Amino acid sequence: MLVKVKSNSYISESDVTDYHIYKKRREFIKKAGGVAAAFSLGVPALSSAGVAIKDYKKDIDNPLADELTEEIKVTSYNNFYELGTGKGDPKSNAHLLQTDPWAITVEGECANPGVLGLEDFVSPHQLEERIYRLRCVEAWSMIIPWLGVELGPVLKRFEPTSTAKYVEFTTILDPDNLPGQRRAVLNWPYREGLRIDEAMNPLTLLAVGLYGKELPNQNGAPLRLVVPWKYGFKSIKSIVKIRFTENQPNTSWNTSSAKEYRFYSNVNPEVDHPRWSQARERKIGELRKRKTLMFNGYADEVASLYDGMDLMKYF
Ligand SMILES: Nc1nc2c(c(=O)[nH]1)N[C@H]1C(S)=C(S)[C@@H](COP(=O)(O)O)O[C@H]1N2
Ligand SMILES: [Mo]
Repeated sequence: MLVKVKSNSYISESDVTDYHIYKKRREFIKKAGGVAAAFSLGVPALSSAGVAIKDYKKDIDNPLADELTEEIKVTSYNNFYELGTGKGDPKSNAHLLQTDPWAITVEGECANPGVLGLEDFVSPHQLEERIYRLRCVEAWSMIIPWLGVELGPVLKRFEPTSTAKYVEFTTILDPDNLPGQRRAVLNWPYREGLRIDEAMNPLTLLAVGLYGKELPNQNGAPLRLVVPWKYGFKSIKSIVKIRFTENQPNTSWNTSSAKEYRFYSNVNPEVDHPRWSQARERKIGELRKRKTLMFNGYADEVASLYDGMDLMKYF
C-alpha cells in the first residue's frame, strides 16, 4: 500500500512495520517520561506517575458533579471479550495483548489515507482530560476521567470525501495471543461504526489514557474510542483500523444478535433491551440504582443529531 508522505508527522508503512525503528521511538518515549511528555503536550498536572483520586477532585472541575468511579474498579471490572468474557478476565489476561509495535490504518473514502504509529496519530492534537459517564448495556455504569483527543480533528487530517457517510473501526485480530478470539463468542475482529456526524461530534474521544496514566491493556490500549452517549460496546478498544465508508458498516454485536443490538445503540431509558429494562442502572461501587438518563445525560449536546428519527425504530 502506498502512503502519502506529507510532513514529519506522516510516516510510511515500512517505517511503522519496521520493528526496530518503532522500538527506538518507544524507548525515546519512555526516556522522555511517559505519556504526557511523549505527546509533548501541555498537561503538566498529569504526570506519567499518575495522579491520585484526591488530586483529581482538587485539580479538575468535574462537570458531572459526581463521584468518579474508583480507579481500581475501572481497571479490574471490564468487558473486553478478546481477553475473556468474565469481568475479571481482561485484567488477568492483559499481558497477552501485544501493543508494541502498533500501527493504525486509515483508509476508505478519503483523499489522504495512511498508516500511522500511535504518536504520529495523536501528537499533533491537544491531549485533554474529559470526565465521562460510561453506561454498559448490561445496566451498570462508571464515571471515568479519560485522557485523549477529540476524534473529529484527527479524522479531518485524512480528508474524508463527500461519499464518507460512516466511519468503521476495527480492533486488533490476534488469535494466537488473544484467548477470546480462539472461540466464536463474537464475529472477530471486533468491529464498530458511527455515522460521520457522530464521529465528528466534539464529545467523541479517542482515548489514550485514564486517571492521568497510559491506558491499561484491559481498558483498550493503546487507543480506544469513547462515545459517551452510546452504550459501552460502541466504545471500541485497541483500534488498528479506521475506514470511511459510504454505507452503514456491519458491527460485531449487530452481527451476533441483530434483534438486541442495532447500529445506533444510543443510551435510552425508554427502549428496553429485549431481555431486560434499560430504565435504571447501578453505578459500580454503589448499591442503590439510579435512573438512566436519555443519551446518558448528554442530550443537550447530541439530541439534535437524531432530529426527526424514530428512536424506537433506530435504537
Ligand atoms: N475490542 C473490544 N472493544 C470493546 C469491548 C470488547 O469486548 N472488545 N467491550 C465493549 C463493552 S461491552 C464495554 S461496556 C466497554 C467497556 O470498557 P471498559 O472495560 O474500559 O470499562 O468496552 C467496549 N469495547
Ligand atoms: Mo458493555
